[in-house]
Amino acid sequence: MKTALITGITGQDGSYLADFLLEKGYTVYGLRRRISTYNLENIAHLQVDPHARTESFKLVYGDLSDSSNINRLIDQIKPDEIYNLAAQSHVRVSFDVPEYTADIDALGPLRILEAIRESKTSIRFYQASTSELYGDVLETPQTEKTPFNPQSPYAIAKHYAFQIVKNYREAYHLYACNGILFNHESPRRGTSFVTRKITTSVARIVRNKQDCLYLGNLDAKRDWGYAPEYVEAMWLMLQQDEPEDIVIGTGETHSVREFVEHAFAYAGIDIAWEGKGIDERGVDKKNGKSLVRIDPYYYRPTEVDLLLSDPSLARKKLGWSSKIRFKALVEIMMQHDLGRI
Ligand code: NAP
Ligand code: G4F
Repeated sequence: MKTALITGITGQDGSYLADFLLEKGYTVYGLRRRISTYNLENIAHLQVDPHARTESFKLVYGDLSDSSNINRLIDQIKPDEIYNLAAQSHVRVSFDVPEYTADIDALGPLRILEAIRESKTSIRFYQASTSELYGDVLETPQTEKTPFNPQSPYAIAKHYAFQIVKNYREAYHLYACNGILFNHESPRRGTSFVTRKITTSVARIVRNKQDCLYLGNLDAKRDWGYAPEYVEAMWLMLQQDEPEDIVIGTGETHSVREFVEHAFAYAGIDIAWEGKGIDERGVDKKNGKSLVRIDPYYYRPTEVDLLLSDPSLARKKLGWSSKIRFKALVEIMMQHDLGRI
């Protein structure tokens, strides 16, 4: 049976990938950072107790900023596959902490690649690359051949990671590949990302725990898919004869505004839009109450306006395609947050 090391185990994708690999019979090691408060909600169902490890799922402490720690873990665990999902993953935040973002998101993968190279083993490596690399897009839809034009410290750090993975693959013949994943969401998505912020806020508004939802750019468009499906694509990318960088997405794009409308509609509220720019408001058609307002804090110094994937290669090479589309995704997330709040 195979052994996998997943960095970013406490995050959305790390937790779904652990579920997926455990189901396949893997032994899974999840790398977690030391922090002061409890952050194991996404893997609580795996009954994680740091003192009572299960046979097939184990947590280990580590940090992508520390290469001595990464080297030691790889030496001890001897994984067949490493999935590097750990990152400072918030685009807006990367403008506030650009140097930290570069350390973790650019140099972190380099540290793992070096450890693999030094280990002289045939560990297979998956890097969580991103559609943010396309940035101010130079072609639509975006494919594996579309030139990158990143627009944030996050995307630029991930661009370095993309290129260093490619370089180590070519220079040292490592089995290393980049999954160029478009946005994917779920009930386990962090609440500071726009989709989950919307679904938790709408649920709170419906339950009278919040008055209004404050957002930034309502007209940004994203290719939003369902995260549990995307972790299968990560695994498939490590099961091929040759490593290859592949786009994973739905092939549909929708605006933040549409997401808001569908989320409120699910809760029985019809939203009408009034005003322009930072004065725009989303009002309840029934009573005129302002439920959505603009807060310029959420605008980004440089925005990515439109992302839309062409996932043809994933279909052809991996036999993978997304099944849960936009409306169903909003419903899954709304159902979860309404049930929770
Ligand atoms: P996420 O929920 O934000 O999870 C990020 C994970 O990285 C968390 O477990 C976090 O741990 C960990 N982490 C952060 N800094 C670390 C450090 N210095 N050392 C070790 N671990 C660290 O992100 P996600 O949505 O699951 O995304 C997974 C990966 O895919 C990320 O690399 C992201 O950039 C990339 N990606 C995501 C999407 C998407 O739409 N979700 C699309 C394309 C690419 P804590 O819990 O301790 O913070
Ligand atoms: O949900 P977001 O923060 O995701 P973003 O920036 O697309 O990044 C996510 O997807 C990337 C893949 O393309 C990943 F690489 C990355 O790690 C992350 O998972 O923002 C989506 C859009 C943006 O255009 C943003 O300006 O929503 C807009 N937006 C409008 N109001 C907002 C808000 N975003 C956030 N987070 N919060 C708002 O209030």
